[in-house]
Amino acid sequence: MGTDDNLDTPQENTASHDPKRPSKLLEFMSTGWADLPRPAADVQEASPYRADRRARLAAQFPGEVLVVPSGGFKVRANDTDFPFRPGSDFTWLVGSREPDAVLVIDAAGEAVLYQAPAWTRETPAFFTDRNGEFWVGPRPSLEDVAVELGIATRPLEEIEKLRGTAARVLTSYDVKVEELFESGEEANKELATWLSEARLVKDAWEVEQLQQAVDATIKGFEDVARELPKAVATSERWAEGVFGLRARVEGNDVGYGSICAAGAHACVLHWTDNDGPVREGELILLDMGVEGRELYTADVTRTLPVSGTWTPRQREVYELVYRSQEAALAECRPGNAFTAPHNAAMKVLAEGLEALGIVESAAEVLADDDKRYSRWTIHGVSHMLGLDVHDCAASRDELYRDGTLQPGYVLTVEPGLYFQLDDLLVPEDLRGIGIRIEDDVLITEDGHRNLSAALPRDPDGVERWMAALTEPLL
Ligand SMILES: [Mn+2]
Repeated sequence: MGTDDNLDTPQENTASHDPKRPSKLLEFMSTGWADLPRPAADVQEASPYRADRRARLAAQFPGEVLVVPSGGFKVRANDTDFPFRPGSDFTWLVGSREPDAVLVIDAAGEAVLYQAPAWTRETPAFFTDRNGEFWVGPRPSLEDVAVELGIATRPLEEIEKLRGTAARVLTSYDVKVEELFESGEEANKELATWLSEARLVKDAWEVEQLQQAVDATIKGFEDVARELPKAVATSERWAEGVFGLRARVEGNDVGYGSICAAGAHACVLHWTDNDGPVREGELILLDMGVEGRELYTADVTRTLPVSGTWTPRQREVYELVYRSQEAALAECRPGNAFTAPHNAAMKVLAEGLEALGIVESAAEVLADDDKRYSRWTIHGVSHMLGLDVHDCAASRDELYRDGTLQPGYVLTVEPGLYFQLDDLLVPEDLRGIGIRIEDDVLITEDGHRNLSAALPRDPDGVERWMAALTEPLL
């Protein structure tokens, strides 16, 4: 009589509740399979762009070994992981969606992608291992990956041969990879900075991806606006869930945790609990973005009257934020300082605060050594947008915060006003109102293009748009 535990095959990556598997089963499972036809590998649209980026990177650090890992799964709890999403620099350079993959550019400038091969039926891993085909579905062979991504591929385990090699490594993605190479902190940081700054200018294909993400996001806003009565009947979570559905159907996921902030929650800049009530007569601030299939994300905010029409006081504040955004958009052109849209918006907002009787003198609070208006505006008006919602974050100040706008930059324009519930300095009837309007803007040769212009933002347009949302979209 055989028992269940006469295992003679090492079985890694199984869980404590998995049944034991006798050798008879393992042998049996390796036989009786047909060769299923698999779709032929096809060159991905983005592959030539990525090859060009790798060549630019190699040229920047000639004669050096450069290492960019994709990152791996992160534990959510016990043996369940967060969904895997490869690092943005890796995605920009390679495009593989496999965890634990590593791009290595050698001293001669040749790029190799190391990643786990697909398991064939010749080893039991295809059904025993939790990354096997029976658990996670088929994974592409390294030969197919090489064709699709236009890069040489090697099995992940072979990266061991490079142990001890001097290299620049993109850190904080994969500790195992960092330990493999000899690298220095300063040199690594220069690599991260170069990648971040190289991503500032988006090429035509990237702009197309961002437009698709924005278009899907606009559909998601329509979905949510249409279902606001259900959010009133339940909570802000209804809005989050509805947008999440659109994000998963049209893209990869949301690009960041959706902010669905009704009433005074709108004054919490990153309100993502989304568990509060949605009330008729109040406003709901929705800051949401679909991350598209190629992992570029939108980042759009609209503040809507829950019942479909503004009260006069809500409209007054909304008009002010809208005019500040118009002023900021007018500054979005090449050669202008990155801070020009911000400063233009702040001037309008400070003057509006004066008109509302909240500050005594706009000119006084606008002074560089004052800025007391920021009590109600809190944040900057723009950040770069791309594969990351806060894109290009490792760029040097002189090219980003203190730099000038260049054709190909994509950035948000998102002024806001936030009157906290407990703010004794604002009129009582304004307390608890938070309004932000955010659009995604491409800097062009002669100005800008608002990628999210199709989603109304002027106060009348918002009311008309909400009234017209009758037919559900697919
Ligand atoms: Mn934003």
